[in-house]
Amino acid sequence: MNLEAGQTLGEFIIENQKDFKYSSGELSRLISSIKLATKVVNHKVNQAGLVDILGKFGSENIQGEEQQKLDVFANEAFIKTLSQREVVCGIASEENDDFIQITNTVNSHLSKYVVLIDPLDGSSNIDVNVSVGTIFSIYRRVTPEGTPVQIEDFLQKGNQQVAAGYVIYGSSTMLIYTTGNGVNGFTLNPSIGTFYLSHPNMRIPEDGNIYSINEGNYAHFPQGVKDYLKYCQKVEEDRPYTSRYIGSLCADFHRNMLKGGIYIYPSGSKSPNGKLRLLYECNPMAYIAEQAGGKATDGFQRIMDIQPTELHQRVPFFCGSKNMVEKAEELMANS
Ligand code: AHM
Ligand code: MG
Repeated sequence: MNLEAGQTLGEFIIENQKDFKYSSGELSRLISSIKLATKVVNHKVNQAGLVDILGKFGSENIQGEEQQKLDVFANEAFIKTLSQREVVCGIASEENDDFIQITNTVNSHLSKYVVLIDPLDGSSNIDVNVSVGTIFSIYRRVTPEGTPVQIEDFLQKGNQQVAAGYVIYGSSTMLIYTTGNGVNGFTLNPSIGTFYLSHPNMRIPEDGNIYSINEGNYAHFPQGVKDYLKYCQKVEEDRPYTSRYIGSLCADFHRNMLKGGIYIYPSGSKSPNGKLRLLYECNPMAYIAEQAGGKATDGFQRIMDIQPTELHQRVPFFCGSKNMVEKAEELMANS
C-alpha cells in the first residue's frame, strides 16, 4: 500500500470528529495542536548530535531528576504551541512543579480541556540515539468554564480521559492516539512533514511472549513479580519468554502493542510506588492499552480507577497483553 496516497492525520481528525460524543471541533483543534508540537520536537530530536542540544541542562525537575536540554526544549515547545492556540485552559507537565493556568489570551480560559503531558519520555536515552517519546492525556475540566483551572481539573481518574496518545521519535516517527473509539497509528513522512494513517484500529495480541522490565532491580521486586519472572523464564512448550527492555516506555509499550507482551515497572524497596507517574505516563498508556484490547493495573487494581491525590504521584505499572497481565496479577495476589 502506498501510504502517501492514504489518509493523513489531519483528514482523520476531521472525519472522526463526528464520532466523538461532545463534538464541537475544540478537541480536534487541540489534537491538531499536539500534532504540530510533535513535529517541532521531532525536528529537534533528529538534529541531536548536529546542534548543541545533547546533554544535561544543568537543573533538576520536581522529582529530583536531572533535566536534559531536550527535555526542556520539548516541554517549552508543547506549552507554547498549546497555550497560544486557545485550545486548552490548563497544562500539567512532568517537567513542571505545578500546573499552568492558561490565561494569556482573552478566550483561553474558555476552553474545556486540560492536557497532562510527559514531553520527552525516556530522555536518559537521548545521548545514545535510542528512541524517546511524548505521552499526552486530555480531560474535560470539572470546574466551571470561564474560570481559571484548579488542581481538581487535573486530579481526575484515568477513566475520565477523553483522549490519550503517545509519539515515538524512533527509526520513524509515529503518533498513536485514541479518543475512545479504538487506537490508530500514524507515521510521519519527514520530507513533507505529514503524518499518514499507517496502523488503523490497532489491537494488542491477547497473548504474547515478551516481558519488559528492568531486571537489574530484581532484588528489590515484590515476591509476586519475582514469581512472575520465574514463570516467564520457565522451560515449557511456549516458554521461556523473550526479555526486551529499551528503558523508553513509549518504545517498549509500542513493541508490545504490535507483537504482544507485558511491560512492568513494579514497586521496590528503592521506589515504594515504582517510578512511573500515574497522570503523565500510566493513565494515558492504560487508556490506549484498554482501547486496543489490553490491560493495565498496578498489580492489583485497574490503573484508570485509581483516584489521584497529587500531580506527580507514582504507581507500580503492569501493562500489555491481557492474558499476560492477568497471569502477573494472579501471582501478585498469591504472594
Ligand atoms: P522519564 O520520564 O524521566 O524519562 O522516566 C520514565 C522512563 C520510562 O520511559 C522508562 O520505561 C523508565 O523510565 C526506565 O526506568 P529505569 O531506567 O529505572 O529502568
Ligand atoms: Mg517519562
